[in-house]
Amino acid sequence: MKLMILNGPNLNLLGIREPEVYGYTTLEEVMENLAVEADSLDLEIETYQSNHEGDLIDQIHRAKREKFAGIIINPGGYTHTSIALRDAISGVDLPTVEIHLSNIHAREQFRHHSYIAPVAVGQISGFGTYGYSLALLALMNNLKNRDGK
Ligand code: CA2
Repeated sequence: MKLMILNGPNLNLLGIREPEVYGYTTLEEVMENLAVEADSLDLEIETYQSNHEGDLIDQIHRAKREKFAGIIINPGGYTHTSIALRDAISGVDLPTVEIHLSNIHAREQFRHHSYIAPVAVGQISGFGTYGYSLALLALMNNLKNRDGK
């Protein structure tokens, strides 16, 4: 089973800038570790980071076309602004888990609202890079539960 892992704008700076907020591990390292975990769960992942809204939307469409089973997305700042990203997720109708490194509900008011949350299976927020592992397990469990339904 193939899953797409998407990371939005500025997440390429992970481990390089603001480590006190986002931690010391680079996105590349986080994605490498996730691929190992996925492998041990018999899952295949493809990871993609972009600073451009349209690129992320194209990847969501590709996930549908190429029969990925689900999506894990950290939409970064687009979480709070992008109706287009939300429309793409609801349009492809693939189970999607939203993940944030920081607890967006404990931060500035403008981060409390997510355009993505209503079209996601659920949201994981505040557990740092461990959130990606949680998202993987949560998505796998969700996919298992829909099998045969
Ligand atoms: O907590 C998260 O994962 C966020 O999606 C991160 C976004 C922020 O806009 C969301 O509200 C919450 C920002 C990503 C920026 O990532 C950086 C990483 C290192 C250094 C600077 C920015």
